[in-house]
Amino acid sequence: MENVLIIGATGQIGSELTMLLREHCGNDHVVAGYIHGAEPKGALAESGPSECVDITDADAIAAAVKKYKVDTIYNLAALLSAVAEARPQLAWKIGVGGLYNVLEVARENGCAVFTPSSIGSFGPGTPLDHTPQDTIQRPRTIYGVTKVTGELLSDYYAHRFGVDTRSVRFPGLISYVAPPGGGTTDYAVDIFYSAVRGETFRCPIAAGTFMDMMYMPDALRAAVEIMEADPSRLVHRNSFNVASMSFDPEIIAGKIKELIPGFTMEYAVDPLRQSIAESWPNSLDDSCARNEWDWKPRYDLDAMARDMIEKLRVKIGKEEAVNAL
Ligand code: AKB
Repeated sequence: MENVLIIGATGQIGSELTMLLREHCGNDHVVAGYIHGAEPKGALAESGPSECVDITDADAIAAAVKKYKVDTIYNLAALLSAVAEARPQLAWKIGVGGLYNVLEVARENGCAVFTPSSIGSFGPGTPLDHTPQDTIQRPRTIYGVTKVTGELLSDYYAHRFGVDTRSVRFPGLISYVAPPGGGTTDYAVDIFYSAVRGETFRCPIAAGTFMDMMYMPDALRAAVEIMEADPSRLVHRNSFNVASMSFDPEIIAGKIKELIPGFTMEYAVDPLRQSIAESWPNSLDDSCARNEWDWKPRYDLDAMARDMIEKLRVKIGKEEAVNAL
């Protein structure tokens, strides 16, 4: 990985992955690709090159790849699950049409490609507990349909054209840096903001609904490690189950109460998000990732919650100080 283009660099994963890869590969070697209206700001804008690269525009992707001699593309453009249900045509255009553009540019220019899949690629019929790497994937959400299609298309380009495509199925991602937007697992981020602000959290997911979650530093490491893995050990490519923790709202609320004793939560279940959550696994079996490229998470629920609260206290404290001026 020498010169990297990140498409969707100002989103939840992209804004952190861009900074991590700039440390890893050198600032000038990582291009932040953004769309109009979501320009990079602050350190993301100042620390390295950026280009307007709309994933629906194959020429723009090809131009950026040629200009920066890109050898690896991180394709992070997507609508998350709940918002995709409101705009299914756009979700397909970005998730599948956009991926096709990326893969064609990669085929023509010899680039490797990472396109995250998700726990959303599973659905009714999938075993819910310790979901195997290779199993039934019949999602009923457009998000899930685009993710399964993306896995298959990426594998097709690897086998048919030799494009080095690799990826992971991300669980719900928890971070204090950039907020997620329109996902089913977002409650596991929002709950921390409410807790640190001293507000009662209104939980859109019902008690007893388990989903896999992961702290962002582990997710970013997975995205880098899979692209640097020894290809001769990879039996799978698109996409590896990765896991670190699984909980329901009661368990995460209990953990937060341990750390912020006054924290309170009530339920205001959102029927759309709840039905999506119920169709997703409770916990994934990530043994293939562990065996084929030595994947190992570093954060469990306790370590993640402690770090989130510490970092959010600093972040929210700074925002409040600025607002008070
Ligand atoms: C979502 O909830 O849509 C995402 C995901 C699990 O892919 N966070």
